Amino acid sequence: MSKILSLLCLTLLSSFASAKDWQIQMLNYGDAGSMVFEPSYVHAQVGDTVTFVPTQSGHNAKSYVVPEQAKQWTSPLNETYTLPLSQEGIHLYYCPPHLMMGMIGVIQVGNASNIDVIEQKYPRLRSKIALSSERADAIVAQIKN
Ligand SMILES: [Cu+2]
Repeated sequence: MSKILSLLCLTLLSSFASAKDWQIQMLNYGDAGSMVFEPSYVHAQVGDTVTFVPTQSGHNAKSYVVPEQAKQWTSPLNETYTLPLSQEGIHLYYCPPHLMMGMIGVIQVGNASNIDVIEQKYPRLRSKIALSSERADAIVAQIKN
């Protein structure tokens, strides 16, 4: 019994130790051009967090699609915001002031369990992008099934 318990503790400890905080910078200009999240695609695991960092001002992040059971979220403008990733699936999000310029991002948590919802809803988000829509497509195309 105590053996099982200590094994359980070890498993718990190692899962805490491997939880990662992914920092996503909000930038006026990054490696992929102007008005970008960097990195724009993150493949995280359940238990990780992402932190949006307002490296340059005028940005925030707002969810468009979230995993099943997860809540929609919005980060405050020009503020650091940490999002816990407690559900498996894909978050598709954008920067409201710069959606037109293709400022979107994807956080994949574990498996792409809600890919069908992404495929169904992404065209509507894309229709609001006037610039860099190919760059946006490339971000979404990184989702791993
Ligand atoms: Cu922005």
